[in-house]
Amino acid sequence: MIIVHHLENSRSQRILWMLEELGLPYEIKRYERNKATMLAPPELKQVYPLGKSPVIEDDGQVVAETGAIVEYLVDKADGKLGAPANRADALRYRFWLHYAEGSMMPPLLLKLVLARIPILGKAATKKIQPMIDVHLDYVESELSKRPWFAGAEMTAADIMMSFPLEAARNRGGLNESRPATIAWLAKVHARPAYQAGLKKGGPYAYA
Ligand SMILES: N[C@@H](CCC(=O)N[C@@H](CS)C(=O)NCC(=O)O)C(=O)O
Repeated sequence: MIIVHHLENSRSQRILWMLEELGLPYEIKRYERNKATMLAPPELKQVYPLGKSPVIEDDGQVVAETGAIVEYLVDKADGKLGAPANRADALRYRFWLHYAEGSMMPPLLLKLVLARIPILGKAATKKIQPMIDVHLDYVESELSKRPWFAGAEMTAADIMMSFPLEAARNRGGLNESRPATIAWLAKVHARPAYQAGLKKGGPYAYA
């Protein structure tokens, strides 16, 4: 049985969604953030030295880092939600799988961290917003061309992209001025598997 070490209000919501899509049985071990620092509790370091979520355990194997977990689960499910057969779609699949954490999350996180700095923070976030807008414009243009990030079918690339886009909706300036992205988010949130993961994961401020 897969154990998901799940931090409330975090990236690990994606893993619950994915497990629901794949129909794989799992158990959740839930962690609350420290109210003052927003960091994960120290117990999580006993599972994974960085103490970050998500982390899963499966047959004694610990797997951390969302992208690595997502690829592990695609393998476990014999390729379900994995790379499409078509080469162009497969390249896009791989691109978005890495882009989510590698390119899009850093400026969003920077904005969040800077916004918490008294006085100077507000001015600093103004400098970051144009960096986020470049990403949002790119995502909008791509989602205007096809229904899902890789192509005609939903894949794990969509699962990876859900968190940066939810975070952007929450604090990164994503709104109805980018209708293809907003429509994609609505489509994701309407999926029964997404809703099932949400119910099991507890508090989540981004959906
Ligand atoms: N790139 C990593 C990032 C992991 C990460 O920073 N997780 C956050 C949750 S959104 C976390 O655990 N934060 C609490 C902490 O750093 O104490 C991944 O995708 O797994």
